Amino acid sequence: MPVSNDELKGLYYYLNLVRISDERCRRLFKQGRFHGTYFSAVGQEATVVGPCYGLRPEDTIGIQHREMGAAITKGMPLKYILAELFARKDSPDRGKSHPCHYGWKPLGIITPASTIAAQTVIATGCALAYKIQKKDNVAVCFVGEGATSNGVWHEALNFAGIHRLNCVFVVQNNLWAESVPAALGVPVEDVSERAKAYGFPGVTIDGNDLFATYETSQEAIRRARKGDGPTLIEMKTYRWYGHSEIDPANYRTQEELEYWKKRDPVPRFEKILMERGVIDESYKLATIQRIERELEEAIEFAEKSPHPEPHEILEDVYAPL
Ligand SMILES: Cc1ncc(C[n+]2csc(CCOP(=O)(O)OP(=O)(O)O)c2C)c(N)n1
Repeated sequence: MPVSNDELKGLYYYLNLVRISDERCRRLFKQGRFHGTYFSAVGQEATVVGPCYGLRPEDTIGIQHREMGAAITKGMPLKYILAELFARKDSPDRGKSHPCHYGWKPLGIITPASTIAAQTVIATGCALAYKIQKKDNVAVCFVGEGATSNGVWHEALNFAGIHRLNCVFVVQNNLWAESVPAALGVPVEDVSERAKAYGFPGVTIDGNDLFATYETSQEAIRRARKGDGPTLIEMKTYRWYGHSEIDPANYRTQEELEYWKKRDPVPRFEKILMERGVIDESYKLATIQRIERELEEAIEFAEKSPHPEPHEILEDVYAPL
């Protein structure tokens, strides 16, 4: 299905929103404005914007520590994302969890489970609920290639394959799981090969090409909504910075980093939109100014939000009977 100019502009906005927010959050952490650490996904933006753009509010996403951009593109208000990072009272978790556990119930954004891959099981359970309720909502699950060596990831895909659930499994293969290279975590060249074992299609695509990530995801989402079962999409990509902001990433070479920086998904998409006349320089400027404004408001909201009181630590931990 051809992508309309309005869709391209929407994708362009989110691609930039995710990039600019991510770089800003790195700076905020380095300035000591929030604590813990921060997991940047700069370089990987197209792997989340493509699958999440245009999802319905009632669809589910299951994300890991690095998928702030998925929550943003699904529509989670920036102010709540910042309040979560700052661990403040106005965060959806009321300031309880370590940074990077973005979750928001109204839009079906499952809070990352901390144990990597575990959110895949939860999202697959949501897809089972959709099937029982005869709904055509989808569950889109994100992991890195490292998480695909975790047992629960396989159990979820196996279960989704057997019951032909409305799932899209996205693997962001960024070549590294902390300091472990993909070759020491995954014994196949393409993680998408693993789909064969579970009886549904698997594809490998360029994760830095937003056209590819969007169109492939749209096709998989359509398939899932029709009841034709899951798809596994492996997106080859790269994270520019360390595993988190406290990791200098000394285990990789400068050449490798330079290779991937030349394949930056943001200018690559922008160049095509400019060439096609979908956007121009003044549109670009207005988009960036809008994003900067939105970010400032969100940061102000988070910084003005109070810290939780010590006694609140035991609230919302157990569901009332
Ligand atoms: C079950 C489990 N094992 C180990 C960890 C520690 N850990 C956190 S993130 C991470 C690497 C995950 O790599 P990958 O899934 O490729 O995602 P990426 O960080 O590259 O985005 C590890 C080992 C964890 N959180 N949970």
